[in-house]
Amino acid sequence: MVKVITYGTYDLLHRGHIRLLERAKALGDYLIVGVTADDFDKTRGKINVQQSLMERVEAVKATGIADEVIIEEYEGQKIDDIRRYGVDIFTVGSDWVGKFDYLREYCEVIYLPRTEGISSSELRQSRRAVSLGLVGDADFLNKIEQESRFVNGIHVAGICTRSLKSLSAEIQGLDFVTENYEELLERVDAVYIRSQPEEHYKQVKLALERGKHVLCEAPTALSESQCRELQALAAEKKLVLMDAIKTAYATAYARMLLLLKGGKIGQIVSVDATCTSLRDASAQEPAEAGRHWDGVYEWGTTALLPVLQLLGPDYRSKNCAVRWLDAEKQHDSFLKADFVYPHAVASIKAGTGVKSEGELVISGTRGYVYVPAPWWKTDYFEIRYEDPNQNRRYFYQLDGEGIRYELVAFAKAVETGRQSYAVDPTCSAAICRFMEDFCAGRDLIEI
Ligand code: C2G
Repeated sequence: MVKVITYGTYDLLHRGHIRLLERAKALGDYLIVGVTADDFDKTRGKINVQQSLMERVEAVKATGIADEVIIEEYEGQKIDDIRRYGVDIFTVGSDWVGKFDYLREYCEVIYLPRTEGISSSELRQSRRAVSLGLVGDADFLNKIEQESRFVNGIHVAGICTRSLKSLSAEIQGLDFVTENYEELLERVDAVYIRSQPEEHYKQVKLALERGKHVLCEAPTALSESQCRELQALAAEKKLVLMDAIKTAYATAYARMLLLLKGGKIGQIVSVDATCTSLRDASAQEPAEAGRHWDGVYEWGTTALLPVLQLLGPDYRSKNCAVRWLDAEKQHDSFLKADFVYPHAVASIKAGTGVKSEGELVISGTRGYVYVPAPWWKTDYFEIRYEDPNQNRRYFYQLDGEGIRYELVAFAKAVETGRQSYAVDPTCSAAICRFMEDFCAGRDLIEI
């Protein structure tokens, strides 16, 4: 019996895929099809896959052409599979010519002509191309524009800013550039907002009222009730309102949450997160209008993320020590907040005027998680136990600091209308509540 194997992503299964599978099958008697798992695919830069692994596996099975469907989970797996299944022929489309010659040591390698005129990328593009308008003045917008190029189906169409000159050449060259927010809204399907947090509520609200989807750097508002109001408005209008916190979209961070929810370190008793970045001497001045965020927004939000996602929004008490940057007490340079929950505690340290080790430690009754600095760009973490032999290390590639995955999640939410994001509305509202307390001086002690 001649065994044939082929691999692919098979996103939005189309005629080109089916023709390839038919010809692969005809090369032998038994066809094994390897479907690439999402994460493995991310490492190859294919992050814009539309369908879940299960959907893609089901679609391949439904063709009835494959005798066996397997999942390709790691690099180098092809050699393992060829040996394990006793494969005679490896085949793949001609777009891969030469790439798999190294497998000739193990079996015959055949490149089949690719079907012209159809591809998953084209299908994805024709399915939806969200035209996105950028809003704000921060350099961070450059990163968003750059990362959007890796995401199929999102097209940065314009920007509303007062700081065009200090932004990238690519942004300056966008089709539509304006200082008038309403004008931008008329031109796009969705906005990404990174303006001053004080402006968020009004801008998000206007976008939703105009029927536009919103991706907004957290906090979306500076009070819990305003945040809830925006959430209700988005729901009523069937629009996506998603918090942008890139860490939440880092694969390693998301996996860590899942492992912890599964009880890997027992009951979680303490979460301690530190996020700081020292700005240069000129930053000791109050934030330049529009360009920098105060530390509480810039870092407080990210530091709160693991606390709220692991322990929830219902802490019993909180106190926050703050060091001000200016005599008017308008801008903070450092803060430390402590939370007491019924069965756990948490603390965050955040700021742009003090430097510390940017690590995350989550302590449990059986062991603890250690995420080394800078933990907010998580690609690696360890689960440690009393017996070091039990320790486990985890690594997941992080591309584009998570922004790329965040944009993919946003595009997917817009397309499917399903609001399943990494930062849920409860967490989002709890972040806004923290900011509300901070701005009102509630539970605040000066140092
Ligand atoms: N294909 C084709 N004609 C097309 C499109 C795709 O013959 N118009 C073939 C590809 O060459 C590949 C298979 O269909 O053999 C699956 O295509 P993709 O889902 O795009 O998968 P790809 O990323 O090419 O995966 O490591 C090798 C990869 O797993 C191959």
